Amino acid sequence: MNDTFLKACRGEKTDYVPVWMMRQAGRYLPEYQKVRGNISFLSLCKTPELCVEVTLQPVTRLHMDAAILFSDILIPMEAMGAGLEFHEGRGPVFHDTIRDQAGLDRLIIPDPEATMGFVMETIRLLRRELQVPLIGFAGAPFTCATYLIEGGSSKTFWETKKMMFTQPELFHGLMEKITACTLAYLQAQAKAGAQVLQIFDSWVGILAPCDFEEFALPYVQTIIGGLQDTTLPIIYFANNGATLLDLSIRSGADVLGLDWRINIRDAIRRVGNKALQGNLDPFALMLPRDALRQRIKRMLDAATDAHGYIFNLGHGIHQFTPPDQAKCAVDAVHELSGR
Ligand code: 1CP
Repeated sequence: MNDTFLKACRGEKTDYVPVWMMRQAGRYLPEYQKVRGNISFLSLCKTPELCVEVTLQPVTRLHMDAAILFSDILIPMEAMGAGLEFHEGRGPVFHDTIRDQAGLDRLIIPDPEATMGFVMETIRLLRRELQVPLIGFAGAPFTCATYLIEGGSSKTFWETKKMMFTQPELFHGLMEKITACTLAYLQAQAKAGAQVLQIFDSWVGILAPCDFEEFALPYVQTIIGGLQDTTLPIIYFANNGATLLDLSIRSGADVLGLDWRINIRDAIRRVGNKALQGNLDPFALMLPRDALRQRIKRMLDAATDAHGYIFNLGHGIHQFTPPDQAKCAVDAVHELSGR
């Protein structure tokens, strides 16, 4: 068992810098496309044998130091009773948006094993196969709430902020319900065998620091606090969160994820004894190979003072990235950091 990634999460010394890539299983891999050719995305998420197969694909092809469970952050929102569909090219759609008390009352706090047993089954199957640690995950309450309120992806987040500012009690009520669901869901993943848990806060970067502190951070703290007895390392990734980094320290996470909009040296200075994960611009994978290696070398040099460092992209890998470019980056991290 290769435990380099686990050690880095705990801030322990490692022989080399471990690497994985957010959204590493997905459409940029032809072997993923092949599996997806015959089945809808939601059906794929609910078929453990296929989830195992696509989880393993990037680990095998690219030699990643960690695997991430194949699922989606919106699966537990569906289990709460919000009807979810994925439309090709348009992404997720919730038909019944949550914008009033009646909508909120209709949401349930589901039993994770009873409603999302396929996720826990995927975890149990993966643990038999994997030689690297398995990351379980969930969306952070704020990011999940945006999908329920907007009815899908959004550019302006008008409805979300409108609810926050004009119906704060309703907004907090929704956040409380999502938090209870997410905590139980992550506890179930831990029980099934997940070895690290990552919380994805993809859209929280739209908030002013004061609103992050009031409307989003307390719920992340509740989840991480509630996971303490699992003793698993927790990663909190606030996308577009450079301006929220000082507050994110208070999340209680062991590892903070960084996007690419911050210099990693600045981040190290600011976070003290937390481990860091990131922060290559996903589009930098398109650099010519020599330039890509040079950029990775600079990042590794800058990160030597971190209290634990995991190489990753600053956000998910883009669907048109050539897999060979991703492989070149993984190999460079391993070679240049002394593996
Ligand atoms: O067409 C397809 O095959 C579906 C594409 C796809 C995939 C591969 C979606 C739809 N989700 C996923 C898997 C997924 N999603 C993983 C599995 C692990 C992996 O790929 O390695 C993970 C961790 C996620 C997490 C996720 N889903 C996030 C958080 C991370 C991030 O990228 O910010 C978010 C925001 C989603 C929502 C989502 N899922 C899928 C789409 C198209 C979207 C919408 C994104 C948006 O609103 O712009």
